Amino acid sequence: MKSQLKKLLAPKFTRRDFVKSSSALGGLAAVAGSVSLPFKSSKVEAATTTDEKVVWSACTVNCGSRCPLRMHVSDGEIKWVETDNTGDDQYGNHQIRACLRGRSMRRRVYNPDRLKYPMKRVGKRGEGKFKRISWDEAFDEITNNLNRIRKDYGSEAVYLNYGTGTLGGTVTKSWPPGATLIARLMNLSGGYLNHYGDYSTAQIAAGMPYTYGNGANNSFSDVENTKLIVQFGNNPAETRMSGGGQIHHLMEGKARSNAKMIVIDPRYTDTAGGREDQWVPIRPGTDAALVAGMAHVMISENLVDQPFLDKYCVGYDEKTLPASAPANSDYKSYILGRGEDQTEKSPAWAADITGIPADIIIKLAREIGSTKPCAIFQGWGPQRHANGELAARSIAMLAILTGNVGVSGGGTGTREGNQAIPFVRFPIPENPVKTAISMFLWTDAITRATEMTAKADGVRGKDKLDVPIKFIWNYAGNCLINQHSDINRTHEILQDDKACEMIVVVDNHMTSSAKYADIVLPDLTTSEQSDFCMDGAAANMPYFIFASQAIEPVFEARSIYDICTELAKRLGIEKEFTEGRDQEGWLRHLYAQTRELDPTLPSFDAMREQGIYKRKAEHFIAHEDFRKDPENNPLATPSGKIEIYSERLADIAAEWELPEGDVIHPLPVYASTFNGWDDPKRKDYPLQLTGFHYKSRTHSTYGNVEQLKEAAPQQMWMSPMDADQRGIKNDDQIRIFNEHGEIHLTAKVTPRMMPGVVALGEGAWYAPDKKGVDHGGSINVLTTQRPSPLAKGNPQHTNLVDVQLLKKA
Ligand SMILES: Nc1nc2c(c(=O)[nH]1)N[C@H]1C(S)=C(S)[C@@H](COP(=O)(O)OP(=O)(O)OC[C@H]3O[C@@H](n4cnc5c(=O)[nH]c(N)nc54)[C@H](O)[C@@H]3O)O[C@H]1N2
Ligand SMILES: Nc1nc2c(c(=O)[nH]1)N[C@H]1C(S)=C(S)[C@@H](COP(=O)(O)OP(=O)(O)OC[C@H]3O[C@@H](n4cnc5c(=O)[nH]c(N)nc54)[C@H](O)[C@@H]3O)O[C@H]1N2
Ligand code: SF4
Ligand SMILES: [Mo]
Repeated sequence: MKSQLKKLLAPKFTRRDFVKSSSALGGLAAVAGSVSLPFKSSKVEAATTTDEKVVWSACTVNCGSRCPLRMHVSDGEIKWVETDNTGDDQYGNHQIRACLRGRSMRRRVYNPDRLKYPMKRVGKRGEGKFKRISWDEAFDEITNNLNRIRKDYGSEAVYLNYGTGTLGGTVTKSWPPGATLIARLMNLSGGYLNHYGDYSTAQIAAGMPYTYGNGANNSFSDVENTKLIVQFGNNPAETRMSGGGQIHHLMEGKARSNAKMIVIDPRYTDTAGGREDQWVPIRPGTDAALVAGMAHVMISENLVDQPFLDKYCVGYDEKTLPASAPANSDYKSYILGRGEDQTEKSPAWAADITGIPADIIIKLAREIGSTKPCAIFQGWGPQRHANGELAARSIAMLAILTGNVGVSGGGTGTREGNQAIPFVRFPIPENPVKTAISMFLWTDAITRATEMTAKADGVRGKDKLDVPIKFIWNYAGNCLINQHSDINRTHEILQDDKACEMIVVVDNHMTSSAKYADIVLPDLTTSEQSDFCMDGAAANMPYFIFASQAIEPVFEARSIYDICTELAKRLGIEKEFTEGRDQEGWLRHLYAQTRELDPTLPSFDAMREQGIYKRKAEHFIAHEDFRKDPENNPLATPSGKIEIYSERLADIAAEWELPEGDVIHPLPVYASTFNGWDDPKRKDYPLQLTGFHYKSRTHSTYGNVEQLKEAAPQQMWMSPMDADQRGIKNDDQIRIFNEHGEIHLTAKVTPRMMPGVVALGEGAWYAPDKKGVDHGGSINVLTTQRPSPLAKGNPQHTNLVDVQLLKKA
């Protein structure tokens, strides 16, 4: 068995091949231009033992899971990769098995794209022309520019860009930026411009606190107590894939309750994949209308939980409407057409907007309204839209109207809950700079910073920004280009090196973002260092991993701890930064503190030996205390109750300056948006394009592993109806385009896609030709930098495009 497995996973190419493919000017050598590269790391060559050892490591990328990897190392090289072998197949004692991405880790470690030396840009930003420099030169260059920029503009001109490439680490943790070693370094030496929000959850995270005080929901494991599961735009089969991931808990829970599952998504997802009882395709950006249509049925047919609404909620009807609210501004009046817009939100009204037939809306409403308990979940697909704050709050309304909040088998209608073992993280001193922008508006903070205000652009901590971003740290992120919206606009902005003057990228690979760096620093992968890894989305079996160093650093790569220590020396804060510890010293220190919190945890050395520590937990029931005793356990909203009508949002709506068409509303209403299904632009761009997170990659990470690209190719999903209209067949070459840019790719023609909507997995590597046409299928060539109204977040699933046939397959 073992030898068979070994054969299956055995490397298809040896290190020699890797060396050969690099020297054939693949990967880095091609972009490195003028550098001549010796291809072997002397350190790796020096390690020549023939005995195989097995080392616990981990996959720490941002896929929402986190997996242990067991590296089989001989001759100083990872030869094959295995995963968790602790526990068994029994649910609750199960193995945290890695997905194919993690199992291909050695193809990422030994990838021809691997950054080998510090480099300095010699061409224009984005051209990928660099020259090799020494580490000392790199450190001096960075420190001199940082000091100069801070002197000229202040620390507010220094920005830490979003990056989640290694958010699962402790020393290596890349997200949130404010919890990284770079933040520690910057805060000890003057600070930096903060950001709030994230590309994952901007709109839901901004919206839900107004309703519930936070975004909590029951854990997936608790679906073992439900009768009906409703998933809005939630696809854990791709987005929480591992054996420890949420999909496992969902499936095991569902098997125990035998509950029916309804999937509401414009795509027939892998989570549906034969396990669903009903797929309801919906037009992107219209969930709020579907909910309003269902609410109409529930109210008309007495399916709402009136005692729950009276006791626990504010603003369902006039009885609980706050005194400050105008007459008829309650939710019931909105639904029945007695509110401001005088429009009844009938199933027929909702059908027009959502593309879901009215009779299906009625049946759904009756089923959800009469099956108790009912577990309603939303992924982050519905909220990554121009009206995403309203969509997220609306979906939660279904759980509220039906009184499912705070009970086992029910839930709040937000994303499924996670549980974790408390762990002490790296201490980050306070940032002396208090100003913050939305993480999505960093490009604006380069081009029009001093025009950006609190009321128009969501600047926090100050009424307006005083200085533009002049220095960017980009650690373990590809959001400089690939993952940020409107790549062509970003390219234009970054081209001007008088605007943002200095960009430092710390990564493993020559990504599209790295090509825009002034200085690129080669970081170690998880395999080349030791770290504690955690924060995987676990339901009732939280865990953490001790990843040990499996191999020596390749080429000249250095750890982020080492990099920051060297910079700290030059900034005169080495002692403050290191506190006299090295990386191992910090791991021991943080773990000792963690064990003070919980003395039952294994010792440091035992953890190193055993690799993974798992714990059994109860199902998590969100707001259970509040449900039992709302007086003594109020929610974190101003009223302590569920705020269907939010006075705070009413104030914001009155005060903020919003562009034409943007809606912030005290109620969770439906609002049509820019680039939506009813935007007049649809004349030119008739198809709605939505994104999704794809099993082939974790965003862009693993996107350069050939085997994964073959297993799950990057194609644009399109319904047979839309394809027929354009003479497109499966695998034909197509062009996808709008006012932002153009992609050439092949089509996947499939009934799994709703007509009128096309979809592209996000994260494919941007590969522009000389005319700027992308041949990689990177969706951000087609997305906009216009933010959503409340969160000022990324509406990256709200797009309009057209598609044409280019070439038959
Ligand atoms: N259109 C569209 N765009 C999107 C999304 C979408 O749905 N649609 N999703 C958004 C979301 S939710 C997110 S979270 C962001 C994610 O955006 P990013 O956080 O930029 O995620 P990745 O593309 O995975 O980039 C991670 C980077 O970290 C690097 N990396 C991996 N491991 C290491 C390491 O050990 N050390 C270092 N130094 N680097 C490492 C990888 O090489 C890669 O360049 O994308 C957002 N962009
Ligand atoms: N394999 C893999 N796993 C990942 C990631 C990855 O890149 N690859 N990324 C990780 C990260 S950082 C994040 S933030 C999460 C992302 O997790 P999510 O944001 O939940 O994932 P998405 O695929 O963007 O969206 C989920 C589903 O919503 C659907 N959808 C889009 N628009 C709408 C809409 O308007 N209404 C409805 N009802 N459905 C809609 C999409 O078709 C998709 O199937 O995934 C994590 N897991
Ligand atoms: S990508 Fe996610 S699911 Fe796959 S191995 Fe890595 S952590 Fe696990
Ligand atoms: Mo994300």
